Amino acid sequence: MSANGNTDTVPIRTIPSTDRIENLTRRFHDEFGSKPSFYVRVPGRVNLIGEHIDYCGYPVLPMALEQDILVAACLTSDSKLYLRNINSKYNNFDVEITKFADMDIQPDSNGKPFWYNYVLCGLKGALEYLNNDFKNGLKLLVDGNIPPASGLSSSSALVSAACLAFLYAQNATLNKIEIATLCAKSERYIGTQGGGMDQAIAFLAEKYSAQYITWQPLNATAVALPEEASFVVAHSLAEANKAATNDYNRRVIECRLAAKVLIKASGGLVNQKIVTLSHAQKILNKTLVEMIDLVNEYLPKEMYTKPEVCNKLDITENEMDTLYLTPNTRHLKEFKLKQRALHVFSEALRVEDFRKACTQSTSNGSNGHINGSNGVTVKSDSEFVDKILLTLGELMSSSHESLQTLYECSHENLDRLVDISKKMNVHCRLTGAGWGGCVVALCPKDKVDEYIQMLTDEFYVKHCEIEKSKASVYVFATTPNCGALIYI
Ligand code: ADP
Ligand code: NG1
Repeated sequence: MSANGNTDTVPIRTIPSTDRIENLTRRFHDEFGSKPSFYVRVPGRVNLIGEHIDYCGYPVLPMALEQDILVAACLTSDSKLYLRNINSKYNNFDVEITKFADMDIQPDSNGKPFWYNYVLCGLKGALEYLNNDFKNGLKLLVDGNIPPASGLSSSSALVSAACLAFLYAQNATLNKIEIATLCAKSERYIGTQGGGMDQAIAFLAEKYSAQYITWQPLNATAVALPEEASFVVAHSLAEANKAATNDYNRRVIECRLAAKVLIKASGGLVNQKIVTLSHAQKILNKTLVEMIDLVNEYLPKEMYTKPEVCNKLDITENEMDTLYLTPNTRHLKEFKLKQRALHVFSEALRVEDFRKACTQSTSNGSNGHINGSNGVTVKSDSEFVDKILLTLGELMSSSHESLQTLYECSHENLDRLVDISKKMNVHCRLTGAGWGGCVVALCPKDKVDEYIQMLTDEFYVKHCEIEKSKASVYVFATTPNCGALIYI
């Protein structure tokens, strides 16, 4: 076992005897005529704070959910993938594995990925790792209960589960950091330039604590959350498939361009083609607050045209196309550099403040319950706790405001959930990429039932006209769960 477990391999456990596993096993047998030989389980996640900054190189603070992608698997003697899904809306898919190893993974004619493309991403990454040297094909039956396209990382859980299942089937043993890194790279075959947070927490999560995730090198450190805080996830009922639009990549590109402009305007030197905003901060040797000042000084305009950006970087439009833009952002003519950079630097500051407040809450000695680094939450005196919860809540509210106004990735339903929550003084923010999906709210534990009831009445019943009895699917309290597992 390594010091913090990050360089251990994915744990292998005995198959739990749950109704879900029983049902999956039965369905697998009905489908393939044999029993699965192993299962993999990869959780979804909720990001508490640090949104749209992983791909800029800044730390984030997610925790794993109970909801997961569970896959039953069995080796085959041929070299094919046989893919099935418990949910009949996801169609069957069979393919000769060697066929797609060197091919691009293509979406449908509207640019939306097929569900199985995420599985192919995971396999493609695994094949690259194995240098295409594999012995067995695979039968897979997928059972997922993470709300899809909702910012809770269903896609990464699916990519990661496929990659893990295939590698395990070929006897490859990667440690958690290695496989998280491989899965982050694999998911980019879907077309989005993700930062790696989802795959990192999928493998590095621990029960009872959130994780402070840092990059280059990838690392996760447990963060104990105040015992009196409960985190509630509420779905906005708007779905947003990130790979089907260029909203996500556009933001990634704008951040990379802003980083280059800031370095160049400040007289810094950089050789790499792609630099992140955190690279820029390091190169310029500034604090986050000083970086915010630099943005206001060197990127004062609300919008920059493509020729203006090229001029600032001293490159041609052709060079910009090939060096910086992705296939789905190449046609863009205008970029918002100031707003995106201001969000990133201020969000990075909020992550540090959030972590600090969590650490204070769990090391408060006022009534003697001290926390070590083992992620166990502790009790502390009520006035102090209220203060910490308020600090955390206000950071979450500022994060939402920044995502709404500077990053422009909210949705009217998300904003409505945030506003309704204010009626009970509950702070919340959109979580995940946004444009739909979920909010995460910080609610004092003793108010959770009342809060969920209030959201049910005010949002799901009154605004969305959903039957009261059905609303519980969309809003739930959650605690930190463990990362990926293999069951044999
Ligand atoms: P998220 O924020 O949940 O990661 P994405 O837009 O990145 O959302 O990906 C959602 C897509 O992942 C879905 O449209 C679907 O193609 C795929 N997906 C998610 N869950 C499942 C599942 N249980 N079975 C099959 N495909 C799934
Ligand atoms: P979701 O919302 O789960 O697709 C995406 C990215 C993350 C991160 C967040 C925003 C992928 C696979 N995931 O998450 O890396 O950038 O948005 O913080 O691209």
